[in-house]
Amino acid sequence: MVSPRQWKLAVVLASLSSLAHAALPDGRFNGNIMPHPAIPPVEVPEGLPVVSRNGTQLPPYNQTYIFDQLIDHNNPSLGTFKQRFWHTYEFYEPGGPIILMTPGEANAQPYSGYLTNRTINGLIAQQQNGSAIVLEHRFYGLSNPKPDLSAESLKLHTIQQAIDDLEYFAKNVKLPQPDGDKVAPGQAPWILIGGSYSGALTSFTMVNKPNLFHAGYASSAVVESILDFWRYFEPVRQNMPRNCSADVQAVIAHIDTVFKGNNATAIQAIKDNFGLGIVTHLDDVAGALRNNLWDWQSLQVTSGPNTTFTRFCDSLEVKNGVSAPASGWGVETALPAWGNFWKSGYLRNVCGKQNAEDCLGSYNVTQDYWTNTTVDNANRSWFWIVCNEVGFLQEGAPTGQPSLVTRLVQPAYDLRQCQQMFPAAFPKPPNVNVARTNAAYKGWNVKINRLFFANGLRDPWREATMSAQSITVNVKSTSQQPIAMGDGFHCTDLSAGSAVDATVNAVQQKALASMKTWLTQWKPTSTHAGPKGNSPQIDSRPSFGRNSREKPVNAWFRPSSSFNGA
Ligand SMILES: *[C@@H]1O[C@H](CO)[C@@H](O)[C@H](O)[C@H]1NC(C)=O
Ligand SMILES: *[C@@H]1O[C@H](CO)[C@@H](O)[C@H](O)[C@H]1NC(C)=O
Ligand SMILES: *[C@@H]1O[C@H](CO)[C@@H](O)[C@H](O)[C@H]1NC(C)=O
Ligand SMILES: *[C@@H]1O[C@H](CO)[C@@H](O)[C@H](O)[C@H]1NC(C)=O
Ligand SMILES: *[C@@H]1O[C@H](CO)[C@@H](O)[C@H](O)[C@H]1NC(C)=O
Ligand SMILES: *[C@@H]1O[C@H](CO)[C@@H](O)[C@H](O)[C@H]1NC(C)=O
Ligand SMILES: *[C@@H]1O[C@H](CO)[C@@H](O)[C@H](O)[C@H]1NC(C)=O
Ligand SMILES: *[C@@H]1O[C@H](CO)[C@@H](O)[C@H](O)[C@H]1NC(C)=O
Ligand SMILES: *[C@@H]1O[C@H](CO)[C@@H](O)[C@H](O)[C@H]1NC(C)=O
Ligand SMILES: CC(=O)N[C@H]1CO[C@H](CO)[C@@H](O)[C@@H]1O
Repeated sequence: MVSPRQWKLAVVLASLSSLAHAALPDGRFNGNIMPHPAIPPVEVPEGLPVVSRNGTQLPPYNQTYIFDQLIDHNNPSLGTFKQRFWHTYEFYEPGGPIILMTPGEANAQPYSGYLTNRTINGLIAQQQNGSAIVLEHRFYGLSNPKPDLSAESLKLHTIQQAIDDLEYFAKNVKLPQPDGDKVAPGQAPWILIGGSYSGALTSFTMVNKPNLFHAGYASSAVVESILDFWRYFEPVRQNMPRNCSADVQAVIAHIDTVFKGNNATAIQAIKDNFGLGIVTHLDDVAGALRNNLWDWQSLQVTSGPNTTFTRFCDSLEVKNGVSAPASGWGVETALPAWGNFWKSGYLRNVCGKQNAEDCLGSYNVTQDYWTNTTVDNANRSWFWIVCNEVGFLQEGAPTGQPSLVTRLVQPAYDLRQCQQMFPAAFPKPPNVNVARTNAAYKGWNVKINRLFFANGLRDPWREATMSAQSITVNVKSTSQQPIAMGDGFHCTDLSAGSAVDATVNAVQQKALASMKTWLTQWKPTSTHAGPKGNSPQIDSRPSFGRNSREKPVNAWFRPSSSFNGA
């Protein structure tokens, strides 16, 4: 037996060792790659064993199970691969729902906290006598249909295959609980939960597989795929301190003007200002400044006053104890202040021991970052979905719109990186078919019964959700498809601890009430005979942590924050 204290220590050591091997301290390969929008992990409670309602001791939350999933739903004869999942029935009573979540684009091992009542998943399980499952998404962590992440293997990495996985899992898994072979959809109500990309996947799955899941909960769900997603920075601009926003805009406009001109001395002076003198490409230099804005994505209602983002704005706006007015100090003060912030620690935080060109330069195609196809590389797997199906490129705003971000960075900048990462698939920069994705899974036009959308006003992904202010279709919140928005950030409502914010608490209470109503409406259909396959297997493979070949470029690949324990 390992004590919970040792368990926690092991988790901490594992994450430290994965950091130690990371190319960059935050886990990215390159500092000019945007952080992917993964949901925040939740820590598992320390100390007590997991017990069922009648006092029986259950396996720990981190017990890893494996399921034989089809490699290719279009060709079942190719056989199966091992898909990992985590499960508990601590709150389960016969008749209760089965609550399924995939955390989406990440190794799922740090997400077993989503089995507990520290999350909305567990709160629903506790209220409804349900059991809870966390399922690793194909091509992440150790759930790989193919031995590598080459473009050839990734042909099986599509949104549709992921949806088909959820269906095949629900219909065929024998859950490790007493009546685990009698709770398939039709025999028990299933609820699908997701956040961010997996929130969108929740909506997509309910569109694509009607009546499979009785109800859904989609947090910060990026339902509408958008190629040039410059509006990622709009909630940041709207909610950050006004003076800081004014100065960031002014400095960026100035840098763009100098970088588009031909005064080599002035150009070099700006690079040196940020400690980026050796970085060759000007779009990499100006694009790297997005890092300060990407830091917004790790904010939560529980973050407290001393965050990287607030320290950034303070360093720009507070001079000798005095705060700038709403209009900011202007370029003369803000440019050197921003530079000092980078040179006095921020650059080192982003790049670690790498030199600035290796870390922030995005043009060297021989770097391991572009070429390494070893599995358990969430950044590479997610970039495949970005380049093929969803876009969400985080660029400068169009002319005429205020921009916190350089206009030197346009879709071509990221599409070139798609080509560099997957040259075999993209001899030319790809034409990301977001229109096809939106047509297939309905995007903002989704209309599904018993699907709850939860969003955050300050979420940088807000403009791709059902609560987008720039939404181009008529979306209404209804009792069958509620759209609830609190004052939270990205996926804030998934954490029970976020209820300290009254607006987030209201969203969660509304969701719990909806689930209660919807579950009373469920009736068994018994159209399904129940799973035929083997009983669940315990995964005894060595569990290695996430590998660390990322290059922390501008934003997809920054680590998400994790929620504080409840
Ligand atoms: C769960 O955590 C304990 C304590 O750290 C550890 O000993 C055990 O190997 C873990 N189990 C699995 C399946 O990862
Ligand atoms: C208690 O719960 C466990 C697991 O749900 C079950 O196997 C067992 O039969 C239950 N015992 C009683 C007395 O209800
Ligand atoms: C959450 O679940 C634990 C058991 O895992 C229980 O001890 C605790 O009381 C629950 N918390 C609430 C607020 O119900
Ligand atoms: C949950 O189980 C308890 C104990 O069996 C029961 O009293 C309660 O009504 C159940 N709740 C729901 C929502 O089914
Ligand atoms: C080029 O920029 C430098 C530094 O900002 C400035 O001193 C110089 O006058 C500029 N040269 C021209 C030709 O504008
Ligand atoms: C804020 O956080 C930074 C970095 O963790 C730390 O160095 C600093 O002391 C903190 N400041 C305050 C006032 O707590
Ligand atoms: C100016 O910036 C400081 C530091 O970020 C902030 O505390 C203050 O509220 C801002 N004031 C205005 C008027 O924007
Ligand atoms: C490109 O990357 C490779 C591998 O990291 C390195 O050896 C080479 O020096 C780099 N080339 C340039 C021009 O930076
Ligand atoms: C690819 O990355 C893995 C994991 O970090 C590493 O073990 C392996 O050596 C790398 N492969 C090459 C060819 O560099
Ligand atoms: C290999 C891998 O998954 N690396 C990183 C990808 O990005 C996330 C954050 O977005 C990091 O936490 C991972 O370590």
